[in-house]
Amino acid sequence: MNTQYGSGPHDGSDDGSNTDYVQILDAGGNVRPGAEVPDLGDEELLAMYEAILLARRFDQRAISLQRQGRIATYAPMTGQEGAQVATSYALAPDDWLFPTYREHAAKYVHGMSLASLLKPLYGHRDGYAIPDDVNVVPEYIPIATQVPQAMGKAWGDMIQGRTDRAVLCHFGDGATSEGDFHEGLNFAGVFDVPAVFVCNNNQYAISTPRDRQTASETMAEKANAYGIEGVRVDGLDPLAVYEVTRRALQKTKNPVDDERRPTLIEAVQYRYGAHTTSDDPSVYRDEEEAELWRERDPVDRMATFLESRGILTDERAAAIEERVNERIQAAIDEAEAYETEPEAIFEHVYEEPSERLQAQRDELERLREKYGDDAFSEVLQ
Ligand SMILES: Cc1ncc(C[n+]2csc(CCOP(=O)(O)OP(=O)(O)O)c2C)c(N)n1
Repeated sequence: MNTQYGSGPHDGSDDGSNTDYVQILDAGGNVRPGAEVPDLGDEELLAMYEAILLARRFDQRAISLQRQGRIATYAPMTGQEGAQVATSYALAPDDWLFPTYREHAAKYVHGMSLASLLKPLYGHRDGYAIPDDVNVVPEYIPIATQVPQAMGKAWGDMIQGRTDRAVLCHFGDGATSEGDFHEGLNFAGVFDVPAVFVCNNNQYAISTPRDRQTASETMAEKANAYGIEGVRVDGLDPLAVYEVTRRALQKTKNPVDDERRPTLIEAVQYRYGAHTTSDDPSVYRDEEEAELWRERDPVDRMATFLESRGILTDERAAAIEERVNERIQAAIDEAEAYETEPEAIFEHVYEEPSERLQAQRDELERLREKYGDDAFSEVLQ
């Protein structure tokens, strides 16, 4: 396992797994002795912090919107924002991102607007389409299906000579038990496709804990079976995640000795909250466990690191907080003001509607003629 750039103890965790992983900031946000801080300017580091804080505030607002019945089921990312932001920070604009339903911040940092993240949650199909100018595919809900598809995208690019860009594919610890995970990584290793696979090991697949997911000591060591490098990183340390991802991407695009190779990254982290807003974690885990992980919080660690370098001052922190909240509010306003015609639900599935679909569409038209904009509430009664 590659831990050469500052490995640290897996302190505070009780998941019983291997304790070696890459860490640059210790739990308190101090640079570990001997560890090298990534080559990022002050403004870039501040921007990274702002994106992590924005992710945290976005999560809080989204949960509250769901509780008010304004948006649909939401998958929170608190505790995982550092890894999401840092992996996307390492991407070049041309690289492709394959996210799950939880990677809101990863999508945002790679170029999607906050409003477009919210629109599907408000029931609009916009936001599920691939944007014209942002290389993010729609989020995957069937677990691990994105792994072979991301591999295929990278392989296709390679065949077409697009060796200047890579694919980064996210998935959770639960996804590693799916056949798709094995097929995708096996193929990636054999054909050396330009892809980086990021396992966001947040310790749970809904209620299934990590130690019931696999008998392997780590997720990273699964890479050995596919003949690729596996790197285990502290997923609550944004600097370490950034550096590990940057190196893995470099290995796909500008390989040393022309040896292009995929990588499996295991970002060890914790889902502080519920699996989704439909889940209640108190029935399957102890709140004390979460407290241990919160001591290594990515927002606090980045703040301490930036403060110690004089980059983050009280004034700047207050301005960032204000800006973040304004941007989230503007995105909510935009998503709430957005209107779609009900007929849109029949579009974009088939080129020609099936008989049954056409009959349903005709029925909607009839109801719309009769009841106007109240057609849906009439149907639901
Ligand atoms: C193929 C498939 N099986 C089952 C489910 C139901 N399901 C939704 S989320 C989830 C847990 C996934 O856990 P993990 O991969 O660790 O990701 P996390 O949600 O923790 O980010 C399951 C089993 C699904 N969406 N797809």
